Amino acid sequence: MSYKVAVVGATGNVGREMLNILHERQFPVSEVVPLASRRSIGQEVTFGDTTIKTKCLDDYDFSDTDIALMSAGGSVSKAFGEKIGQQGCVVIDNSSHFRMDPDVPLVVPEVNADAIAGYTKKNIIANPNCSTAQLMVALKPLHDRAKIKRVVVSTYQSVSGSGKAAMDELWSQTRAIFVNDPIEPEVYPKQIAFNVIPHIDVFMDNGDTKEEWKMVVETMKILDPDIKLTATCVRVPVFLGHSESVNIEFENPLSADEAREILRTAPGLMVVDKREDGGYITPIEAAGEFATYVSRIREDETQPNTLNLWCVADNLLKGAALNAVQIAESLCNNYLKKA
Ligand code: 2RA
Repeated sequence: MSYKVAVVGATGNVGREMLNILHERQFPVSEVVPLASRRSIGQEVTFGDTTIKTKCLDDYDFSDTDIALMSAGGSVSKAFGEKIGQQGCVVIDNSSHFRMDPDVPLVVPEVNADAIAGYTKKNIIANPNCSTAQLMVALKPLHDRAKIKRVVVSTYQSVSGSGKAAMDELWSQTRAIFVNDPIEPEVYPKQIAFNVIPHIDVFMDNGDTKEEWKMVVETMKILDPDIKLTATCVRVPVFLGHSESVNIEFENPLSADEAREILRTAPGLMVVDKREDGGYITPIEAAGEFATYVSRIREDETQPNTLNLWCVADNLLKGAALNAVQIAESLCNNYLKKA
């Protein structure tokens, strides 16, 4: 049994990782088709030890394609997602466009894989925002044991979350500083090198950013609609890997030791938690890894039934490409059985 898989946005950070992970996890592909916009046609991408030229999305016929992994931005998902689904190809979309659509399941396989069953309404499954995905993997096992009431999370998000240009910007600003070149404000409105920026995506009427709003509403859709979550999302001068400082209030008592043991055996998680120098995970160590890591698990002594923890994951992998491929794996194993 094998599947024809298209990767839409194949030349972007996440699209390239999708191709890498399809190969690394030996996803049963009969054919991989990298698709991109007209300006990227012919650009070569790698799939294992082969290189493939990208084809044009605009005129591609999806009728004989089984799955389309999409990571080309919300406007492309809006323009093509439903049309692709209507051709019988199942879309797994990494953009935010379909996440809150009631007819589209929003899935983190370790948390709510059963929700994939709802894909048939539009032939679309949505991938959550990167900062949400890793948090759900960490919260789910604790929620099952002690029922989460409220979460306060601060994120420390790497620049790769906003694309290759942002990574180039961090690199060139850092280099400029080392060679004493001025960083011109008209070139870089906000310096990210040796700085942190408490602003990701656009501001909303209540003062939250849309990135913070995504964590709130996606947690409610994926994990539990009764969970109260508040977030502050911050961009930091890190190339790869999102980190999160998380304060979790439970309905029921749960000690740090109990939480640590639960997390040690939970799917998709690695616990690195020793109260000593280096006894915790950092983004540099999480980069390139499939796992979501948890460290610094401890009781919040200011209020009962409350824990603090530190959560880190590669935002291009579990935060995007890996989660999408895991959804595809579950979809094929449980729903898209081919003769
Ligand atoms: C970011 N979560 O980190 C957003 C989109 N990937 O920029």
